[in-house]
Amino acid sequence: MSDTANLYDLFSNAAARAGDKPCLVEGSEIRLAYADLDMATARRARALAALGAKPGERILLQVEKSIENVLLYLASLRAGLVYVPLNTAYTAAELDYFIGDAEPAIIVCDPAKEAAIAPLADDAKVLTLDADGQGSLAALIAETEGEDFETVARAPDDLAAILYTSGTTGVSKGAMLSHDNLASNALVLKDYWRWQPDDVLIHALPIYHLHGLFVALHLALLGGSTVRFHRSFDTDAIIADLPRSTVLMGVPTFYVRLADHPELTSGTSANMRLFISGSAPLLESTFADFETKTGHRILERYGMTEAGMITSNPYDGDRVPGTVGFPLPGVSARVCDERGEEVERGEPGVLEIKGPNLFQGYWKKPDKTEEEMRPDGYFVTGDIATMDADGRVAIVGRAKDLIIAGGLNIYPKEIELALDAVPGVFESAVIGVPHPDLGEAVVAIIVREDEAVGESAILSAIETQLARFKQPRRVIFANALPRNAMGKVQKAKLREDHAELFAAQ
Ligand code: MCA
Ligand code: AMP
Repeated sequence: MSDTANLYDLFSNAAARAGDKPCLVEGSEIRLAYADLDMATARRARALAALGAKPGERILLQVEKSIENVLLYLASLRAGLVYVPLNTAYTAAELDYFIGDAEPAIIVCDPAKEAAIAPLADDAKVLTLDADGQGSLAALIAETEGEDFETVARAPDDLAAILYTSGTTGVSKGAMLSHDNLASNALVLKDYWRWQPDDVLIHALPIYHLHGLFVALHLALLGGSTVRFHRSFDTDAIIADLPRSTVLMGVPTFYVRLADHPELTSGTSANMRLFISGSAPLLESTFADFETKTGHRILERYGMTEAGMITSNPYDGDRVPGTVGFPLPGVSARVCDERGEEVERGEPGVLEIKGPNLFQGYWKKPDKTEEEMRPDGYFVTGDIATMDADGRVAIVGRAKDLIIAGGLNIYPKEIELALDAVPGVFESAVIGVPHPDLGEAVVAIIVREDEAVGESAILSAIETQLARFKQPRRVIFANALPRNAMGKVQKAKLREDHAELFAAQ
């Protein structure tokens, strides 16, 4: 059914053009050819429909990255379900919130987590899928008869996915993304980054966040390109793939680690057309180091879960380090003061944006959506930016209290709430401190009311509540937190005081 707005139809059309070309390749094994994409996703969509899940209902997943996981995502689109992927690092306590909020009809988890998740599932059906694509869901698919499926018709604004993003208040919000949000962004990027019919993409990002799931996967599928599928980021494995690939998308940590590898040279990267970085600021030193070693100028772009890709350095024009380029075609961007008045070009202010990529709001939180929208439909990103006379944007800071470590967003408030609840802790302030590998690392400054409570007791108290990547890498005890005249903790001062904490690593 090609006259609806179901995003899957774009991929199906591209697959028809790609024919026998490999779609998903793992190591030396072709795991799926484009010619088999429709059949493979149809079988899985039939299985999901047979479970009784209806279009518009949510399918929530916390599974390891696998080919089966990719197929399940595509099958969910075909079945008209709303796909809700979750970071595999989330604890049962965190999952409890997401399940309660998303109210899924189907939950898919690793078999090892089934016992912990089943009691949280309410009315949802719980199925399992492991890293090798085995589990009760795989068994169900194997039993499902028939190899065709009529892709469910979707209107442009119908939801394709809900992606959770934490908030400054410590409560996660589900960003509702429609079929048209995702399709329009992918189509624009395909042109902007000059996607080529013979491109081969190295895919080493997780597929529970927008970068790996949408930006990377959608572009490859839309282009009928071969995906060299990596279950995790391993520097040696990426270097080995460079000579048979053309595009890599990664977070800055990928490029820091690659640039440190002795085999990253202009020779090993000669077949590569494009290195793209995003999700966190790429240091100018990493950009320069990478260019010296490979001759490639990394293309940095900027985006958000709520809006997909927003700005990008140009493909042909100058890729300027320290900037994120220009608003993508169709995206309007302006830099404003706190009242929403545009500031002079070149002056810093909060970046506000509008376009077909902008989400449908936060799931079940219309008040939160309203808080971040201007009356004329612009979304307040919370990023501090400058825009020069030509429209080139640089992200120069954050108005929101956010840490980005290894491309993963961490909201200090959530960690502070957990720390403050630990017996013996009086109060805490969580900050991001420059880290050579992760960009920023989480550090907690803690004021105790009971000095007998040490670092390990505090960290083990929050272990089961917060995903590992959110847990502080260092704890520093203080007698008091620095505050301004209004009583607000001076995080900028704390960040300055501890800026060198990881410098020697
Ligand atoms: C792993 N650990 C981390 C992180 N990743 N700690 C802080 N920040 C992280 N990002 C911890 C683990 O819990 C573990 O702790 C230790 O570090 C080593 O774990 P390991 O799995 O070996 O780490 P890794 O494989 O080396 O992973 C680092 C990574 C990975 C490759 C940078 O985190 C990654 O793939 N990040 C990409 C995230 C991403 O997709 N972001 C895009 C979001 P311990 O040893 O103590 O147990 S989408 C987005 O931001 C927007 C929309 C956009 O613009 O794209
Ligand atoms: P997320 O919450 O995962 O959607 O992450 C979105 C945030 O990541 C943005 O609001 C920015 O703060 C940050 N971000 C993404 N790309 C870049 C970039 N190229 N430079 C600086 N910050 C970025």
